Amino acid sequence: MVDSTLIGQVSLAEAAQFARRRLEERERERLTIALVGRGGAGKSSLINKLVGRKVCEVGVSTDKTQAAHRHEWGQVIFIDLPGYGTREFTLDRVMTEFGVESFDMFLWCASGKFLEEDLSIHETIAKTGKPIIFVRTHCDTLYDEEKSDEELEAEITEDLQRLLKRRVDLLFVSANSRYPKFRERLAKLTEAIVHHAREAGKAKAEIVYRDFQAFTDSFLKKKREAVEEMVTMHSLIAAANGINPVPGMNVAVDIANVTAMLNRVSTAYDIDQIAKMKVLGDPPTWLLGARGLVHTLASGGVVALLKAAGGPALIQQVGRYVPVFGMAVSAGLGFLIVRRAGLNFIEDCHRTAEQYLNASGGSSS
Ligand SMILES: Nc1nc2c(ncn2[C@@H]2O[C@H](COP(=O)(O)OP(=O)(O)O)[C@@H](O)[C@H]2O)c(=O)[nH]1
Ligand SMILES: [Mg+2]
Repeated sequence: MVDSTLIGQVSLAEAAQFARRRLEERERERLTIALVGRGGAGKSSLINKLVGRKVCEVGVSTDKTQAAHRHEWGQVIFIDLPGYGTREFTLDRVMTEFGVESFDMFLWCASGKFLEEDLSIHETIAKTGKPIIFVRTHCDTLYDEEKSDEELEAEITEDLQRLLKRRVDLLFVSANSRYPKFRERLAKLTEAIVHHAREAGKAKAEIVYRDFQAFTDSFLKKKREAVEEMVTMHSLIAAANGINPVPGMNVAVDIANVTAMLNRVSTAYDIDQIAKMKVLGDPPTWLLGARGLVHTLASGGVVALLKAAGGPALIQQVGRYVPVFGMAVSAGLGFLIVRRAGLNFIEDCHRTAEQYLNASGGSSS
């Protein structure tokens, strides 16, 4: 944890250097999740569901090919391994190609029964020593007139355990999260992913909190903690720029830093996605303004922002997040100013994300 009390104990420059290193380390970190399952098992749907974004096409049988697909969202990498069941399929070859050592865990997805022939795949995966999360997808379609859902699920789990000859957990999920019951299950799967990510390091667990979609308020709280820590680090960097005034120079550096900070917050809360959702009617104007601000800053910097149609008006509207004064950026953006801007931005994103979560039960993607 970078704590603001640190500033009293070490020099500002040291603190900033520390923050920059930590931030760079965090940004280099990746969480790699490999998905295994037959074509049509619901792997692509699940990937999209977990991040709350359409990062891959659903219903396309890429699985008939031998190629594995790589999908990235934020700092998460999903490796969608080709479906098995085809004659030429060799998981070993694919895993070598993608560097199984970099995988943090496997998600094994099945939409129906686990079969004998799944055993050899299981053996190959188990040999890697990486954690495996067993997922039974399409749980919304499970139905038996004679049995309760619990009985049915217990039976399927026992079948799997008998096949594998060991006790395993099987998580029942659905890519259909309209119902609270299914949302809770996706939340459980997310928790299992956090658990295994944490085994590989705290920074990996934080990637889940930043880049995955929140299905519960408690997850949203974790998301907030994770982005607040990033804001603190960006603020420390800003502080150091403030005490190293190269005329003209520090302004540019600070704006890049502030832009990166706002960008990180807006992707963690995925405000682009929220802006498209209609569950609460039209998105609030602050959100549209903030989105415009982040995009304009990212593509053209503060000059582009000031030149943009409605530039000054936009700044007035979202001035809470960007420390711009008049026609220039304050030369020495201090720790507190940048931190305040970051926290204000988090506050608004968070409140809106909470409202959307409670109104829609997660994004509808
Ligand atoms: N009812 C239901 N349909 C699903 C679920 N997950 C995926 N599907 C559908 O199953 C089909 C195959 O899904 P896809 O994600 O492309 O599977 P993949 O081949 O493993 O990537 C698509 O038509 C999806 O809409 C689910 O949980 N419930
Ligand atoms: Mg697919």
